[in-house]
Amino acid sequence: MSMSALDTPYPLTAEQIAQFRADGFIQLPNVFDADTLAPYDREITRITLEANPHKDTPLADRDAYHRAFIQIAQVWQRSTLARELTFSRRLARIAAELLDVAGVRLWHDQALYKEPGGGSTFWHVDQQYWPMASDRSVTAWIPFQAVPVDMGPLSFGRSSHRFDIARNVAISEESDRIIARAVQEREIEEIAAPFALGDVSFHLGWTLHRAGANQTEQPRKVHTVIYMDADMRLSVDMTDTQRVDWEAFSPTTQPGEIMDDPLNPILYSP
Ligand SMILES: O=C(O)CCC(=O)C(=O)O
Repeated sequence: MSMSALDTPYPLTAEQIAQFRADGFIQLPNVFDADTLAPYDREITRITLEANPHKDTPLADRDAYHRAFIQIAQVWQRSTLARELTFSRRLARIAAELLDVAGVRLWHDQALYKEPGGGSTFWHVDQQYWPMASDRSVTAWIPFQAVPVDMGPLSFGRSSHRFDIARNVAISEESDRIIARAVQEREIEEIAAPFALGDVSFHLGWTLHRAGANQTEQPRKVHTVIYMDADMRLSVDMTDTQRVDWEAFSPTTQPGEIMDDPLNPILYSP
């Protein structure tokens, strides 16, 4: 394990930053090498399979959301090793530079494993769930193996963060239907590319995204880290779903305050 590979800067070009700002997402090559990822793959896979609340329920007996993935949040609190990956300064600096903010805090992390035969992830937008006062949030999607197209890589609606589409529709068959139709009607381009090992994608909180089914025999093992502007304030007006995330992920922050709960450490500042 190499701490320096997790923490040294990954130089972004001006073109990559401009592309992210225009498209609302970017897939970056060679963010990590196989040796760097291996211990976190083992640890986070162990935690995810142990904590999987559906391990005794066959895929066919689950609803569509729970056929799509095993979702384990706050992995960093379960393991000091996993915490090293979530707290990677390399990732956090990329997030800050893409968001064009001085520093970033952790919102939360989560493992998202799509089992062999696991279903597709419905089209949705993330930030509807988050009680944040600005749009400066971004998710790093970090696969532990290559993700060919038939394993369900994350795909994105190009520049879709600029559209107000299904922003109050929870991830469901309904959000999938509404967004799929809007993507067609507004000629939003869906970018669905395979991931090589070491690729990491970043998408804004308001970027439309989905993932296909895992039609392979191997699990699609992915860790995600969600960052926000270090100066992010808690929303004053919240929906009921945002209230749930407030209590889970920034419980000591009051509406209107900067979110400096102990659960929201600054992961990068210059
Ligand atoms: O991994 C997936 O299938 C979905 C991931 C996702 O929606 C996200 O990380 O925002």
